[in-house]
Amino acid sequence: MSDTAARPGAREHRSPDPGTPTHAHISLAELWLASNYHPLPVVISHAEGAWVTDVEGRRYLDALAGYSALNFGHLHPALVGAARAQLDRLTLTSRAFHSDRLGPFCRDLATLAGKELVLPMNTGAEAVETAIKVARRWGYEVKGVPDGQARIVVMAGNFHGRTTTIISFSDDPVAHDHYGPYTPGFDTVPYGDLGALEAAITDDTVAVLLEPIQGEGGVILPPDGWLRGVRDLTRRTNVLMIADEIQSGLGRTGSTFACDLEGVVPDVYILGKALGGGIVPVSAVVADRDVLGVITPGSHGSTFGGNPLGAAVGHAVVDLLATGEYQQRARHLGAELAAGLGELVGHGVDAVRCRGLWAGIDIDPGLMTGREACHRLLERGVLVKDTHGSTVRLAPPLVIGEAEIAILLDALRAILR
Ligand code: IF1
Repeated sequence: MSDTAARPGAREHRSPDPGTPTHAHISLAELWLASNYHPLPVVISHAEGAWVTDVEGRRYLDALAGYSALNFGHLHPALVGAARAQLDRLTLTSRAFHSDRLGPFCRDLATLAGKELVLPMNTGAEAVETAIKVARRWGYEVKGVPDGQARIVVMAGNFHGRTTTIISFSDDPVAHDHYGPYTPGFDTVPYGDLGALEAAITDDTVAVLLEPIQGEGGVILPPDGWLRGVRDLTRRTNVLMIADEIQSGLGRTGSTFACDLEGVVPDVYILGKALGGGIVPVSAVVADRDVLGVITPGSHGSTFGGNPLGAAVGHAVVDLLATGEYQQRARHLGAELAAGLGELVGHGVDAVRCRGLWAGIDIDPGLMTGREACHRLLERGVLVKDTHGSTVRLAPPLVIGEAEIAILLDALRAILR
């Protein structure tokens, strides 16, 4: 993970001047926070839409959008309104009782996904864990795999979260190393390689877990037809296809789910991030009854999962997505972004990969590191995040306009000059 790894040769730009509020806040953070991140030197105190303001009043275009948790921008009026109204009524019941918010949210989320059931959780990693548990139970109780033998095929270069089981099958040493003993039961195949996947599937395989587009990997797009191939293969071999759409889903790629781009419907969707509107953590596993029906009372749960506040915000998110407006914005503005980024290839940029308003930009490593590019963009008022050394990842909120795309492209051109 680039957050923690010091890049050789990376220059730290713009050390905040002593005596400034920025310096004071960063010093405090460095004194009191565990060092699991290495944030850029900007201290944000306010935000609206696609723009954030730091403690010294400087404005920045947010082209990361909370790793896609802010697909609808900061403080979207419909989402903040839903949260505010709910705060005055009811925030938590636990699942020991019903709330009047959870049923309507799950009905509309299931409908949006074209599935029958929703299992609400909080964070993305929890939802991935939930999907793993569901797949194993399905394997034992429906497919007939001998108890304790279930295997799940995962992809090289995956990122699914930070829990002990999930990092057990991460091949990123920074995320994985020295956290063992590791959870067994996972087989890794190269991303996008259908032949390798077919060879890895055995009678004990219960699921294939994949990101339709790999985010942390650097916005890695699989070969055309791969997702359809996985769908056909998993159907033929009686294996669940689980799509982690935590980052790729909910409008980011120009459709509700990235799987839609290939006309593929997985057995299980894992959702998170933007489902909570950038306000509260809301995640979910969404599937049909023949799969999620294996979950019985007491066999899985969470104190906060499905809480009324999260359900109210999540419901408002589903309402926004049901209009199709944001998917369309991502499509149209994404085409503009892709055209602009394409012109940078050969001019300080080795390659770009785009889907909707989501882009991975491989900066020429001879020019600067990804981290350095982020520093330079910060100096020009644009916030982005690097990954894997020389890649810069763009994921602006879907509420941005053409003017902001132009600002983004101008800033990139300027730092590459
Ligand atoms: C970090 C990346 C983004 C995810 C997918 C599950 C989760 C994530 C596809 C877990 C989380 C994060 C978390 C954040 C950095 C980040 C990230 F660089 F690591 F890949 F977004 F680009 N599945 N992604 O992308 O969700 O438990 O965090 O709610 O861990 O540093 P979570």
